[in-house]
Amino acid sequence: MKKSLILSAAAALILVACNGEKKTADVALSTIQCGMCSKNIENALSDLKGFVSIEIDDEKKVGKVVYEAGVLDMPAIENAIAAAGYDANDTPANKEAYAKLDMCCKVPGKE
Ligand SMILES: [Cu+2]
Repeated sequence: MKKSLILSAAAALILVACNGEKKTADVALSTIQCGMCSKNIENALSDLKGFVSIEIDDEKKVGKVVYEAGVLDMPAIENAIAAAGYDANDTPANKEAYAKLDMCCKVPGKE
């Protein structure tokens, strides 16, 4: 139930590119703090097959991710970001990864 809600929300945000293969979606990154967080997330995603690019707005705490549909999907993207220690949409950050982040990358008041 929860998963299908997330999927439909992601589907609503997707803008189909010219050839229909690449998709763009917004991903809420509510716990990012600084430019290093953006770098960490970029690094985590760059390992994924089908990942094209991500443009992260530190202030709005949102990322615009471009990926190859059919190779990669939003749940996999969210999981990779969560594994790096950051919340991604409704997917919570992996606690161990979060604990290893530098102080500047932690949410103030949240250990
Ligand atoms: Cu940071």
